Amino acid sequence: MARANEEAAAALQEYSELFAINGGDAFRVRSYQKAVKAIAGFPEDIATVNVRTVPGVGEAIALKIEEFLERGSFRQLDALREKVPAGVLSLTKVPTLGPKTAIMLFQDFGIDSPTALAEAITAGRLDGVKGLGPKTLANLAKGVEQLEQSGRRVHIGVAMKLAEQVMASLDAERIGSAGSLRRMKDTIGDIDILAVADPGIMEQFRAQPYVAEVIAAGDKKTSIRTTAGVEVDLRVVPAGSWGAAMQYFTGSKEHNVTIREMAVKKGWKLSEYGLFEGERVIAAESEEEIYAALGMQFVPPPMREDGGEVQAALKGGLPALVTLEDLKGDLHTHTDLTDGVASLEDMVAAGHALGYAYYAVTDHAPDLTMQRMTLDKALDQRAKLADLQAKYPDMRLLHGSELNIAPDGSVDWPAPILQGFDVCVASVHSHFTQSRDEMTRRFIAACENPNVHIIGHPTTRKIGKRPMVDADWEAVFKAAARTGTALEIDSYPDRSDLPSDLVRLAKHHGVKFSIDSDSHAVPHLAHQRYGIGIAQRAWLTSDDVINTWPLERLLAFLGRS
Ligand code: DGT
Ligand code: CA
Ligand code: CA
Ligand code: ZN
Repeated sequence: MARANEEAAAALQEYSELFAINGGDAFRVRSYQKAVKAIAGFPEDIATVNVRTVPGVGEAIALKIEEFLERGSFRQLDALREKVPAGVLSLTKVPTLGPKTAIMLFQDFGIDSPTALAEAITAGRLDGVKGLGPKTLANLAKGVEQLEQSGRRVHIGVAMKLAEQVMASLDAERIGSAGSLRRMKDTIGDIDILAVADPGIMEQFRAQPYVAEVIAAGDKKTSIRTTAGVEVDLRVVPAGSWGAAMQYFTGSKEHNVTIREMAVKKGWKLSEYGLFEGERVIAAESEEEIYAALGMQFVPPPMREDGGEVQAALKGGLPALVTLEDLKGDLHTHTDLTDGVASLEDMVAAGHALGYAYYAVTDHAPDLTMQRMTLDKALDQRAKLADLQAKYPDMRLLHGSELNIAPDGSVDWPAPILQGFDVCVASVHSHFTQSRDEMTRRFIAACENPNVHIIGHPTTRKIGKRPMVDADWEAVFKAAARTGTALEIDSYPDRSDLPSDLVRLAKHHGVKFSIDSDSHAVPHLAHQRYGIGIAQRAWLTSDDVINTWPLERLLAFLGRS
């Protein structure tokens, strides 16, 4: 994504939040937020086009963006920043804390940050305050804790973009990322970059505009904090030790401990510089050589979690992991008919450009009332899709829907209507706090609906914002396997849902998966690489993933032909 898009979207986002806190008109707040999404998701650099061509950007917003592009802010944003202290805005980031309470806490108690709020609660300073009962205070304290935890790690979408930006900004003979990012974990504590380069690279690194703070500066390692608050470690390694350094710094620590013990048993030593017998180098330049010397298969980074991969690799029994190239289609995408920002035509064209053999459009269904969907609109879209099909003889267009799973497990439409769709994804979008029993029954009922093919973003978590719902996942997985309902691996990086540990458990019960982008804009289609990361961490092969299957096999799974 272009930097200007990202920065302008962030400024408009801040403005919409300040505007909302000030009691601004809810309709305008929504239109700002729609524009934020459209700008962030716009495929071209907005600094190089007329911003009025971005969908959802009218004249008033366009003027603000143009002023922002010129001087890094706009008049209305400056005015609101002056009126609403930054502390109040930071308070509203605490889950369950609304703007009215934030302003009251600031004005009456001088509380200007989540940390100050936690202290006030612990000290009992808010006991007996009107509107803040013991249960509310306990929730707020929990919210602050959640916020602090989420502040320490970022989701992989943020980390991957940052790592790519860092690598592109440096001159090196060889450069790559290691650590949890290379292992494709869904959250990243810090970014680890390795380089073979001249010593001057450290100075070049420290001088980059994304550096907010230099934490440690040395010849071998420099650590910085970026303006986005993420820590990046850059290590310069000898060219001849590239593989050993990659192996060491990719981790995980637990995987490395197991590998190192194997080396020790052979009377060897494994370090970030190489695999040695005394002074003699056995292997160092490539990871492949190191694993081979240890008598095992190469272990793909996403599997390096000490979850049985070492034993399997020693026996030559690692599975052939599913790869991005294996994906033949996307089965969960949106358009501007509901909450997407791109047109049907543009989304389909972008799917085709990825070389897909099939592509499903799955806009929301009527029960998500704010989307204002109707059966007429859905049928109209189906007709348009049928027309578009003529343009794409080598890509099968599937008309689907993302249904809403009601608290009792039922979905939007009766069976005869559902049968008119090629593919139905069904997801939970509300009533997240049902009891474990109710939630489990809800998912099982959705699986048992013969017209539901895929359960979308099953845990409904949003990393750093919303925890997973509580359900007896084993029971849900058994129901999914029994009914032939696929579970989604939603690749949208702030969801990453199902998470890899649950995917692995579900596979154990015989579940099949659909790796979907849940795209709401053209650039989101590229998020599939994160879903592939989750699948690889869960040891999935292409046989486990329905959207790697040839069209005929997929259609049979969907009960179509
Ligand atoms: P993160 O940053 O919390 O998301 O997770 P990682 O895995 O990136 O951890 P990090 O950044 O502390 O270290 C990167 C890798 O370097 C780690 O996965 C394994 C390796 N490493 C770091 N410290 C040690 C250590 O003390 N012993 C061993 N065996 N490996 C280490
Ligand atoms: Ca790391
Ligand atoms: Ca690190
Ligand atoms: Zn959804």
